[in-house]
Amino acid sequence: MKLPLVRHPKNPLITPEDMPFRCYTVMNAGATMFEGKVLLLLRVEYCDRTQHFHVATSEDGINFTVCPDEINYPLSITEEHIGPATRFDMRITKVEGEDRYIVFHAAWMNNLGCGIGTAETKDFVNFTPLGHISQPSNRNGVLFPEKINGMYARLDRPQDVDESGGMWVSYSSDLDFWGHSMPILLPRMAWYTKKAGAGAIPIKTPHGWLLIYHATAPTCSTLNYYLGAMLVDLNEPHKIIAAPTEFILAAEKDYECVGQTPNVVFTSGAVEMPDGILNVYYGGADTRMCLAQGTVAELVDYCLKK
Ligand code: M1P
Repeated sequence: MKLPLVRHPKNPLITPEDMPFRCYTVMNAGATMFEGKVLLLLRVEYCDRTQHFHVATSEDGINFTVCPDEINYPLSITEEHIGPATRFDMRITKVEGEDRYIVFHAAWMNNLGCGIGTAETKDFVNFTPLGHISQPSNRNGVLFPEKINGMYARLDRPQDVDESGGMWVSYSSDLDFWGHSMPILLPRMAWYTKKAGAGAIPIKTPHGWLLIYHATAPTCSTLNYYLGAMLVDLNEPHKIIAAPTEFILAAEKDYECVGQTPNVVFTSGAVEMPDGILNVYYGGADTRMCLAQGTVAELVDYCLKK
């Protein structure tokens, strides 16, 4: 059976050398359609190893122009209390019926650990913090693109002290207070022995929500990251409809195996293009941005048949 994701021949799409300023890495971008273009919210590590977010836009989803100015995202109430968090791995959701974009991101709070921060924006220049929506330890927060049973719904990964953990679904009426949390009970697989976290924004299909997620397993030398796909129930997304036990992408190419963190493929966003191609953007080895392509129909088919 043909694999449902194919690497783009132009990979890696954006490298540190392609950036309009000197930087160390560019990776794990959130992705969405904005004003008719693909917009990436790039996680950029400067050469002092601080994390920043820069917007990149593209007509064709392949050739990007990077904004040299970073986004304006003031401190949240939590950060005013504890000091600036290290923010990383933005996921961008346009909630149906709303004119704003919501971003979720990991927020590393020094010795307190990692939580999830959130903000809203309408222009991807100015971001308004909505506060921290989780205590440590949590990350890989992803907001569903429409309410489920009248409530906002999110995926996240509460984690243990050794950073293991899996995906949970929680609900909120106001994006602030969250509850009714339920885990997605993925089976342990050879490529998911430590942690599994949501990646791209869930895609609604007639067969359920299509999730593209990452999972990890240690080898003798590194913790390897893989991408997987699954379908979960439209009304009760903690219920799995189909979860293939094979990964859909593993680190194989030099640009995925060599870099700041070897053997990592990590997605934070996918965009369905006008011609029906699904562009799955992912970080390679925590160093550069890459692209794999498929279609929603092929991914759904793959989930149902595997
Ligand atoms: O280094 C690999 C990845 O490690 C973390 O992943 P997770 O959120 O699953 O723990 C993140 O720091 C991620 O950015 C990074 O790519």
